Amino acid sequence: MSAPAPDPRHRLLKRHARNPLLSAFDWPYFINTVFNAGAVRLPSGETLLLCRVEDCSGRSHLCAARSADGVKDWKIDSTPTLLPDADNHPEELWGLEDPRVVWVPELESYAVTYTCYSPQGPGVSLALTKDFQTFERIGNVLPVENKDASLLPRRFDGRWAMIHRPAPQTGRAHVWISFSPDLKHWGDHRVLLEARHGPYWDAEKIGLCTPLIETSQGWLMTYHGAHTTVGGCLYRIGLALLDLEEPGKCLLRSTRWMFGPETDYERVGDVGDVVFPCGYVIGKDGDTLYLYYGAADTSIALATGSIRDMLDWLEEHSSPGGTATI
Ligand code: BMA
Repeated sequence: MSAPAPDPRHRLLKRHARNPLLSAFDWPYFINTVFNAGAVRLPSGETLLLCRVEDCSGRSHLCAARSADGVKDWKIDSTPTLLPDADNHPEELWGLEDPRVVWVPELESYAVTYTCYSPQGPGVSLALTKDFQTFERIGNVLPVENKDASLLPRRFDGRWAMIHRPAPQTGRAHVWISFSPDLKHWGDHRVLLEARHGPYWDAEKIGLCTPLIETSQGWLMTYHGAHTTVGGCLYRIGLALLDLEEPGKCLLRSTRWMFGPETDYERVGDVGDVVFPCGYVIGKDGDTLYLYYGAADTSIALATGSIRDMLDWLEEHSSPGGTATI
């Protein structure tokens, strides 16, 4: 009997043998879970993860963990790195979630977008930092209900651009792009990628995963599809490619997912069947993607793959543009 054909889902990303890399047991203070982390490589060469930490009240804050090789020997801040500041920012009363971090050369700062959660619902906040110790809050830049946001690292025709995912009361939740002259006031809102209909893995509700990945062919976008079944929701990851100079234009979009929950630590946890990447770093070869993802809303795991292979795969398994047509 011939060997079965390789499953294309396994081709692009390889789970690290030490997964999960970080969980509540590693934390220097008592927490419930740690997951969904933004990631950057610092000038020192260290990888920094800005992790979403859920405490035992159920609210989340952000905490930084640093490692020389991005895999082990994490040095974790001994106290929370960024806590809600509900006195000055009531939109943060119920916590800070799912940070995405981008280095912005013009500002000589990292831009951190995160979900600010309050009784009004989830919204998008933006803060700047140079050192992950002090943060300058720009504030609640996109109101409820909205999440899954990341700033692009430079301006386009003089304007900043942000990808995000408003959630309407009824109907499908799409990925949008908006523009701003000053990082504070956002407008020119446009749908960028539509959630599909029907049985598809990315029907009804989708959202940005990591910040965009700049390639010579365009901005490579990782996005999640939250597929609702009678057994619950399945979070899986697919790809899209945006125009390099006009990121509001979607060139390609994958018809299938490239990564989904399979292992025990992804399938079982506080919220099972969830892989949720919020950050990446790129290897010294300029091609290896280190994708950090939350697993089952309980731990942080790592998968690696080649950006070149992902672009080839996207070309092979894509429908043009960002519309819902398959
Ligand atoms: C999404 C976000 C994520 C979470 C996921 C699965 O809506 O809130 O923070 O990981 O649900 O629970």
